[in-house]
Parts: sequence; structure tokens; C-alpha cells
Amino acid sequence: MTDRFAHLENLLEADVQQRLLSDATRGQLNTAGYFHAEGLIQPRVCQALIDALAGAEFIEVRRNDRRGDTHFFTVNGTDLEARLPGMDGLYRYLGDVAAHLAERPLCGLDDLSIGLSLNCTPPGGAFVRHFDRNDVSASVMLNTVAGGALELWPNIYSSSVGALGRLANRTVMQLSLLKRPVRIPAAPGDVVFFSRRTLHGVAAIEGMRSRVSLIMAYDQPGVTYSQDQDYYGRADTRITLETLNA
Ligand SMILES: O=C(O)CCC(=O)C(=O)O
Ligand SMILES: [Fe+2]
Repeated sequence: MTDRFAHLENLLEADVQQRLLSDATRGQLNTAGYFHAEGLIQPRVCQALIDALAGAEFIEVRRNDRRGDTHFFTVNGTDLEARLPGMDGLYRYLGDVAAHLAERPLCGLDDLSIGLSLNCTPPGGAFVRHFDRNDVSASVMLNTVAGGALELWPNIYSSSVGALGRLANRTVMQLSLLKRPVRIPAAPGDVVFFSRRTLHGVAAIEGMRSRVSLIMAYDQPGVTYSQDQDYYGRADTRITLETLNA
């Protein structure tokens, strides 16, 4: 896999990459429900990505429900790849890493606009706890912020089968309030892989700086995403952020 992605050597820390793909890490995502790869992406790359996004057009996501408020800005993978060619390569490569950690075949989604996104969560913003619909996700954190930890309830449960499944998921989300999450503070270059059984969210941003992360979705080959579902990356309206303030 390293030949196919030779250019990624300029983006990744070689020693972290090597440890990540060792036999010792094979399958670890399944037992723990998540895997925290510290410092995988070079810090200068994280900063360059943030700088390159100033003046880009974002989709604003704002929701509130019983779980709380969600507010962030996002660039979907299609727009991101147009602005920064090569992001798709990083997405596909981290899919190979996810497959190693989960010990099963996994690949990026055909529809880049829901498979990959760059999220910018402003001061006061957050992402309420939820289950992702795909098999494994990766959050690539690009900077440090006050607050804004990635909160995980590993391997807690997730069922997407019909109305009963949704009800079960809602119940699990309620019960999660009784359980302390694993909190992973935002740190540039850290990548957190987690499975669809892991409930997760982003805690409120407390300081003056925005939290920036890349979100990557993976599924088993041949699994197609349901086309009728609602994804934040599919919205039509865009707003320009002159600076990410990150
Ligand atoms: O920004 C993050 O680290 C997580 C975002 C997330 O959970 C999602 O986009 O589904
Ligand atoms: Fe998520």
C-alpha cells in the first residue's frame, strides 16, 4: 500500500505510520471500539490545510434536539478535493489503515461528498453524540482548542434496522448519560478511528479558536450508502469563511 501512496510520505510521520501498521495493532479497533493514532499527520501539514481553507465555501450545519445543540461548518469531500487535490489519496490511504485496525476489508465511499469532509466547529459550537451510519470512521484532528474534545462511548451499541433499531439507539443514547465518555482532546495530527458501535460527539468549544478536523467514512466493499438519506455534505447552500480562526 505504501507504493500506491508514495506521495503521502510527505504528509505522514513515518515512525507512527510503521507502528500503526504492525501486527500488534491488527484488529485492535474491534476490541476497544476505537483506536487513537497520536501524531500520524505532520503538524506543518495540519497547519497548511487550515491555511488553505481560508476563504473557502462552507455548508453551515445547525441542529438542536433533545440531546443538545449542534453547530459547525463543513466542506464536503468533493469541494475539498477540488480545492486541495490529493485529499482523496489521504482518505483512501487511511481506509487501508482502518482495514488493518479492524481486520476486515474496508474502503472509502464512492460518493466523496458524504465520505469525506472537513469540519470547522466555531467557539460555542459542538456536535451532539450520535452513531455514524458507516462501518468505521476516522477523525483527523488538525489543531488544538480549548474544550472540543472528541467524546467516545466505545462499543456501546448501534442498530440501524428499522424503527425498532432507531428506538434502541435512542435508548442507548439516553443511557449513555450515565456513563463517562472517553475524552480525546483535539491535537494536531492525531487520528481517532472508531466503529459504528461507538457513540461519539464533539464537546462544546470553549475558547476563541475553532476546532478543525477531517472526517472520513469507510464501509465494507460492495456496501452502498442509502441514497435517500439525509447527509450534511449534500446541502446546496454555501457560505464563505474568510478565516477559520483556528
Ligand atoms: O469532528 C469530529 O471529530 C467528529 C465529527 C463527527 O462525528 C461526524 O462528522 O460524524
Ligand atoms: Fe460522527
